[in-house]
Amino acid sequence: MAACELTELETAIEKIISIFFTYAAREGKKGTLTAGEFKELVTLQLPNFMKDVGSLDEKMSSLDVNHDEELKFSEYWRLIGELAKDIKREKVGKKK
Ligand SMILES: [Ca+2]
Repeated sequence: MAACELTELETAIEKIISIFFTYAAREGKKGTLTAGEFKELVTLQLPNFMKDVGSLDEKMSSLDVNHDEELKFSEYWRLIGELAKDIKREKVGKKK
């Protein structure tokens, strides 16, 4: 890509990706989140959006669709999608 400035949405998408890889690189395989990395990411990066989530171990297993105890990017992406849906529901739901 050329040096054109990214839009807000493009920057947001890049951020979601770079945060995944920053945490994924801390231990184990570089391209996946271990349980420890997942907890760190949630605690440091999603403290408000995930404060009511309860057990992070359960959350992790529900996201880990191929049950290898690590989260691939696509599994992390599902979490982002779920959070986005919840936030949207809260915003739209208030109109009811
Ligand atoms: Ca997995």
